[in-house]
Parts: sequence; structure tokens; C-alpha cells
Amino acid sequence: MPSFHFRPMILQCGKYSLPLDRPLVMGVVNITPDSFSDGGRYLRPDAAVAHARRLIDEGADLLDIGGESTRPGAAAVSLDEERRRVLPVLEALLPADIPLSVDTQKPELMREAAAAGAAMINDVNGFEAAGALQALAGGSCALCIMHKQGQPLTMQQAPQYRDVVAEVDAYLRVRIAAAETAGIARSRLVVDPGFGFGKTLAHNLSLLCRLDRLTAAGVPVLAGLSRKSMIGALTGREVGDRVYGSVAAALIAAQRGALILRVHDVAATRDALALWNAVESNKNND
Ligand code: 7PJ
Repeated sequence: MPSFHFRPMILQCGKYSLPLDRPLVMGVVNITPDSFSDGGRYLRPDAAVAHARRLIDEGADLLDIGGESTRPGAAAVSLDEERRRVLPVLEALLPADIPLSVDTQKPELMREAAAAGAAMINDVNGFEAAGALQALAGGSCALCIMHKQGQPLTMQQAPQYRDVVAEVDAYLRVRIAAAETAGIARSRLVVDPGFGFGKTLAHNLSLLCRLDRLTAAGVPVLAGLSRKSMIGALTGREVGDRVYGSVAAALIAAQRGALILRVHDVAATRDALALWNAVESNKNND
């Protein structure tokens, strides 16, 4: 099948080299009692693992495993508790042979997860914690650098930007440079505007509309819109009923250059992308 880009970006992701010649689907595996989108249904490790396997069967290209809720207003989780939630699920899923991302802000857990075989660390805090970049400098796992404004407890109270797209882009470029200075190759980096993290609906819409601006740094863009409040605001639907809106949002993000889509509804997103991929591939045959 012809690729969209003449030379696809290759993401170094632990032992995997992922060609980004089409958008990849990252399935979300939450192991939290208070996750807003799946309500802590997968707190028990076996339930989380079963859910993860279902997402793999649905066609997930990678999985994002998180033990700390970062939704607006969420309480912090101790290192011990987060470790206890995440590591057994990570270890149980390693034989599935699919790149596993661990969603954490804690350098100790980053180090432990990478040593245990995580292929990516996803940090909603942009690896700003002291020692976070250093914890990963020696290895090969990918880093997803996300932008947020403020802290989860208060970030949705009054987010403000002069120019949200320019500011998010500038932040991500600063963090790319910081990672490179710490000795992390650009081929290991992914950036993410952090939809809903200290952003109003208008901010989120500007970022989605101009997502292509964020790809200019030459680092692949990950977009996480699935089931978020902006989907609720635009459709009037509760969190359990946002699949169609989420699929549309994922497709819009793909059209604007996102190369990894972080979603809860893997099968639905895959179906939408199958259509889009087919049409995009056809372009190259003209
Ligand atoms: C995101 C995330 C996102 C990245 C969450 C939810 C809220 N990580 N973790 N990007 N969102 N990289 O799952 O809706 O948008 S937690």
C-alpha cells in the first residue's frame, strides 16, 4: 500500500520502530477509581488486563496504561499506589507484543516502567518534574510531551492565552529542546497539545483547527480528544455516549496531521480511519 508521506517518520518506541505512514490508534487503559470517562471500572488488575486485551483485539496499535487520574479536580496518587496499579498490568501485557505506554508524571515510576519494558512514557506534565528527562535519557523508550496550563485541581477554572496555538507550540518546542539537551534523540519524541488541560472549548477548537501548526517542529503529534468535555459541550451528550463525536474528532485530528490518536473506542476509530486511509492512499495513485 503506498504511504501518504514519501519518507514516513519513524518513532523509536522501546524495542519497536514505528513507521508513522498512517495514524496509529492508542487505546486507553485506565486503572483509576475516579477516571471520568470509564468511572474506575478497571481498577482491579485482571479487569484492566482484560480490557486491554479487548482493545488489542479491536486493533489498537499501542496502549496507554495510567494509574493516576488527571481529570480536572482529581486527587493526587502516591508513588506506591500508582506503582501497585500500573506495574502488574504492564507486566501482564508484555507478552501481547504491542508497544505499551505508561501515563505518569513521576520520575521514579518512569524509570521503573521503562526498565520493566514500557515502550513509551506519556507525561501530561511535559517531563517537567526534576529528574524526569534524566530518568529516561539512557534508554530507548519514546516520550510523549504534553502541554497543560496549571494543575489538574484548578486548571479548568480560568485558562487564559493570548494566542493558544502559538503558546502551546512554543512550549512544546522548548520541551523538545530540553529533551534533546538531556540526551534524548528527537526520534524518540512525540508532542501533544493536551486537549482539555487548562483550555476552554474555544482554546480546544483553535488547537484542533490549527493542529497542523504543531507538526511543524518535525516531531509526531498525538491527539487525545476521546470522550472529553469538549465533545460533551458540542454534542450535549454524557461521557458514556460520546463515541460518535469522539470518532469525528479523531478523524479531524488525523486530517490535520495527528499521527497517534489516543482513544477509548478503538474499534470505532479504526473503522473511521480505514475509510480515511483508503482515500488518502488513493491520492498517490493519481
Ligand atoms: C490525555 C492524556 C491527552 C495525553 C489524559 C482522558 C484524560 N495523555 N491523558 N494526552 N488525556 N498524552 O483520558 O480523557 O489528551 S487523561
